[in-house]
Amino acid sequence: DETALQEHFERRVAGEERIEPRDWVPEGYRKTLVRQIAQHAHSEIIGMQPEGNWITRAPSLRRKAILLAKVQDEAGHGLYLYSAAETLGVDRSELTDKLIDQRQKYSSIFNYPTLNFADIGVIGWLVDGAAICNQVPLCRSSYGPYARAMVRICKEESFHQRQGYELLMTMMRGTPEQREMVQDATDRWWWPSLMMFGPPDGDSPNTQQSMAWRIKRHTNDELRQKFVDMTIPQAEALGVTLPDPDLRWNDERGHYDFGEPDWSELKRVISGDGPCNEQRIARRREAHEDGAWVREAAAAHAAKQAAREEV
Ligand code: FAQ
Repeated sequence: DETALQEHFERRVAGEERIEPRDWVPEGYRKTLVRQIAQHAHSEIIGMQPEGNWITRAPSLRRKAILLAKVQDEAGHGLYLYSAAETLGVDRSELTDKLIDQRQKYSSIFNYPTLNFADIGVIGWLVDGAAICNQVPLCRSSYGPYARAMVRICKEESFHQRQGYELLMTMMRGTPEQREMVQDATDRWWWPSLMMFGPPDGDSPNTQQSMAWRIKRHTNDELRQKFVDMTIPQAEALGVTLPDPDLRWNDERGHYDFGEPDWSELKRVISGDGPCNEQRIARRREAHEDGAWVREAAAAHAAKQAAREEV
């Protein structure tokens, strides 16, 4: 019966066993995973837009080839994650509809504009850096298909992070104007990157249960602190400052202290009122509608194949 199934499930999770698609799971576990994986997949797909904005304006063939490959990787991550979500009994088209109707979220970070090419470097450095920090522990998530997807995604994200940092290093060796561009982009992306980790723990309704189910392995604040600690030496090596007067090493804690992000800004951006929310969703809707004929043709082709095989 239900109680026995529930106990069996909880014992397996506590024993660090992987949960697989055919296993019995509580409805809450399924729902939480669909929510998180869908939000993650949507983020990868919407995340193609701010960077895609610069493909035609990359400063050299080399930078264009790198950026094109990176944006294609994000598309791959999105499809991979939609497939992981489908193992939980939802349909990719249903998830896409929910994104377009704004019934499901995507990461706040992709609602900020990319104003110049230094932003491409800073997205690699800070946004992919934060993504890795958040996603490496998810390789140990209790749900098998999600955890396995994370392994490959993290490898590609590490490469993305390095290309961003290398781009910024190159600009920092350039003209004073180029160094200023890097500093300006860093100033604009720093706080939004910290917000990627979600609301503070006291204000995070899902963390406790997700940790108990071992979907998440660390709290939002733990990961945010880890990101700050690993990023400060990178900023020093690069020669930029971070826009936070409260940043300083705390010997007692063994961590950097840092200022409080503007949580009202995160709330605003999550609820649809960020600088680019409307544009991002409108563009996604348009691309989806423009692609309708491809989906129809693929479905017609599959039906024909199936009919042929029956004969
Ligand atoms: N933006 O209770 P919590 C990438 C929502 S990286 C928007 O703390 P949870 C790579 C949250 O969903 C970005 N919404 O929630 C890339 C919840 O909503 P609901 C994607 C946010 O789930 C790089 C509510 O607030 N990465 O794409 C945000 O326990 C470069 C309450 O929050 C992932 O998705 C936010 N920042 O913790 C691509 C990683 N924060 O539905 C292109 C996987 C929170 O209850 C270019 N996800 N919310 O109303 C996670 O680790 C978790 O879901 C968190 C949130 C940590 C994001």
